[in-house]
Amino acid sequence: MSEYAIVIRGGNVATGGEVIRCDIGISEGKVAALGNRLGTGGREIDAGGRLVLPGGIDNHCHIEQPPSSNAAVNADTFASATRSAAAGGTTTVICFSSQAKGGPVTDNLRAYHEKARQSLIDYSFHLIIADPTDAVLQELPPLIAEGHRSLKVFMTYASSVLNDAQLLRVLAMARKHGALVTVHAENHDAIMFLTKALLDAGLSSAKHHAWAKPMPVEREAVHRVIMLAELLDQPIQIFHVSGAGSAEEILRAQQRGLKVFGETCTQYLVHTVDNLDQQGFEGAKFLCSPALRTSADQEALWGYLRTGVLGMVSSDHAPYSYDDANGKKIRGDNAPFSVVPNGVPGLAARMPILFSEGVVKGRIDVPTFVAITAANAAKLFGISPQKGCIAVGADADIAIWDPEKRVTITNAMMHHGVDYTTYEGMELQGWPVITMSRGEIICENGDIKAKPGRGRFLARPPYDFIKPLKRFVTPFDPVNGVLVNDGR
Ligand code: DUC
Ligand code: ZN
Ligand code: ZN
Repeated sequence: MSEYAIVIRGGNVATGGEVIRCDIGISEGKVAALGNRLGTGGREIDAGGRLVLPGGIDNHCHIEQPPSSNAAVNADTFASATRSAAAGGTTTVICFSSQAKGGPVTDNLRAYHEKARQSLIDYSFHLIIADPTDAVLQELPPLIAEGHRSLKVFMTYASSVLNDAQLLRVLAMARKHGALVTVHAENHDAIMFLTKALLDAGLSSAKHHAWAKPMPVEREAVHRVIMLAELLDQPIQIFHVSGAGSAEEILRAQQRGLKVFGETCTQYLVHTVDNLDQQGFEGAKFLCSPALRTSADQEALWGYLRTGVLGMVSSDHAPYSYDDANGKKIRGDNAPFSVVPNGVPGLAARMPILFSEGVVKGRIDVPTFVAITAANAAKLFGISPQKGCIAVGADADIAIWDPEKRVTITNAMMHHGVDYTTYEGMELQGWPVITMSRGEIICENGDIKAKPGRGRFLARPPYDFIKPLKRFVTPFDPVNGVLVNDGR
C-alpha cells in the first residue's frame, strides 16, 4: 500500500517566497507532505528538475455572463472556459454574476451557480451591482454571508454605470457586511463626450476606441473612487490598470496607507494601441476597456508588479468570437468602435505569457511570478491558504512547468470556444506540462483529462485581509453614523 496517492519527485517547488528542491506527497486532494525521499505514491510523477508551481488563480474573467448593453453572446461555456484555464496552468477562476438595471441579484446568482456546475476547476463569484436600490442593498447581506465576498461596480457603460452617490451606497454596504469592492474605473461622461466628438468627425475605427478612452479618463476615475473609498474606510481593488497614470494613483493611495489594491491584465503587458490600428475590422479583435496603451506604459506596469503596487495579473477573459454575428461583428464588420463588444480572450495564455515575458526575459523572478499569478489573489479574495500556495494542508492545485519548452501560440492551444486569440503566433519559452486540481491531473501535455462538473464553488468566509483600517478622515464614521475617537 502506497503512503501517498501521488508523489511528485525532484521538482523545484515554489512554495511561496522561495523555490526549493523537494518531493510533494499528495493524499485526498491535498498536499500531505513536502520533503526529500518521501515514501511511495500510488502514482509517481518525475518532475525531473522542472518548476512545480501553485496552480494559477485568474481572479477576473467573464464566463457565460448574460448579455448587457450590446446583446453579444459569450463564445465560452463554463466547460470550455475552464478547459482553457486548465490548459494554461490555471486551477481557480473568479468570475461574475451580473445584475441588470432594475433586475434582481439573487435570482441571477442562483442561475449562475447552475451554469457554473459545468466547471472543470474550482470557482467563485464577484457580484456585479448595476443598480444599488434599497431593495438590492437588502438582498446583498445574506449573499455576502454565503461566501460571495466581493462586489464589482462600474464607473462606465450605460448598462451598469454608477454615479458617485450610488458608488458610496455600495461601498458603505460592503463595509458593513465585510465584502471587498472591485472597480471598473473610467469616467463615463468624458468617454461619451469624446465618443460623440470622434464619431461626428468620422473617426470610428478600432484605433479611435483608444482616443475615446485615453489614460486621463481612467486616471480620474481611479482617483475618484479611491477618494470615495477613503471617506468610508472601505478596501477596494482597481481592476485592469492599463498604464502608468492610473497605477500612480494607486501608489499614492498605498503610500498614504490606504487599502487600495490593483491588478493589470496580460493584454496591457504585451499589446499596445498599435494593435488596434489594422486593415479592415481586424483591430476589433484587440478592442478592450480600458484601451491598450504604449510600450512605456508596459514597462511601467512591469515595474509596479515588481514593487507590489499592482498585486496580480488577470486575463479579463471576455470571450467574443470575431467572425460571429453574436460576437465582435454583432453590428456588422464595419461597425464603429463604440458598438463593438469589448474584451479579449486570455484564460490559457495568461500564465505562459507572464512566465515567458516576465521570468524568461528577466523582468520578474519566480516568486514574483507565483505572487502575481496565484498567491496574492488567494489572499485578497479570501481563499488562502487553501489555494495559491504549495503547503501542507493546501489543495493540491499544481502546475508542473517546463521552463525550457518553446511554444508558438495558436488558437487551438487555447482550448477555448473563441475563434481567435490576440496572442496568435507569439513565441514563448515555458509551458505547463501537467495541471493538477485537488490532486487530479486535469491537463497533461495539452490534453484535457478532466470532465465538466468536477469544479467546486469556493464559498469565502470572512477574512482579515480586507478588514477596514478603522480610520476615517473626520471624527465621524459616516457608515455607521457615529462619532469615533470621542469625537475629537
Ligand atoms: N472590458 C470590460 O469592462 N469587461 C470585459 C472586457 C473588457 O474589455
Ligand atoms: Zn471591467
Ligand atoms: Zn472585466
